[in-house]
Amino acid sequence: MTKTAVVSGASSGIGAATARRLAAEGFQVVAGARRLDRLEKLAAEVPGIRAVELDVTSDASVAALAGSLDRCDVLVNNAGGALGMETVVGAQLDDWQRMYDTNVLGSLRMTQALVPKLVESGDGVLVMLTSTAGLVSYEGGGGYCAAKHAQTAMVETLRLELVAEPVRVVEIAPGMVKSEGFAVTRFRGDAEAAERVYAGVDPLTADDVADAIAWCVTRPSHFNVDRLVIRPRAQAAQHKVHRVGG
Ligand code: 8X3
Repeated sequence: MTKTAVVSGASSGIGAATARRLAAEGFQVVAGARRLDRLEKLAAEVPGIRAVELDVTSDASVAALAGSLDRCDVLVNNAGGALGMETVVGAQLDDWQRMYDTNVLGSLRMTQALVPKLVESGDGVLVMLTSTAGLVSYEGGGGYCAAKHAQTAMVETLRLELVAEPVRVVEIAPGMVKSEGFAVTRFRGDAEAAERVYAGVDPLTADDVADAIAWCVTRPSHFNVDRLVIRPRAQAAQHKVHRVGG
């Protein structure tokens, strides 16, 4: 019996790397994202990946994905991201709204739609991609930190509420990851500003995070990883980053 894994935000970065890695682990992977053209390339390249257009901010889109599944053994709530580096006082309400809609309500929609199938599988795993920004706050990160803290609260609550069900609830909280698009989106397309985030650091990669996810979801059924915090060696804490030559 082939197990099915659903990955949101799978058209690039951590989502795409996770889709590839779970396919290599033998899962039938349903890769969802808004950018279907990119997903179709991924699916054409990697056997075991099915591309599905998915907008986690749309009830209809999430329902269509859920309705297309025979089963779901693993759900990776990865879709989301950061917008802007303004202070709380200087922030745009619209950015906060979009970050909450994608990271928090998007994960909520996917969770509500797919937990019944995770339960039915008899050994389901729900993975929530949070961030170290879900554990500590930092200047310029108010809206993103607020959204990630909300996801952390959601995943902690879910683990309590699902304790009697055959579903593991795992949180992956990465620190500095250099992944396609994340910092560029945050800096509104300013590639130089995005590059400065990683200056003099050997950051984690999307593949590193996919490796952590694959490890968590392939543990035996009784083994739950509550929260895995992963950072590059050079990032001892959110503000403590050792930059070579910096
Ligand atoms: C991304 C990590 O440090 O930019 O989730 O908040 S950080």
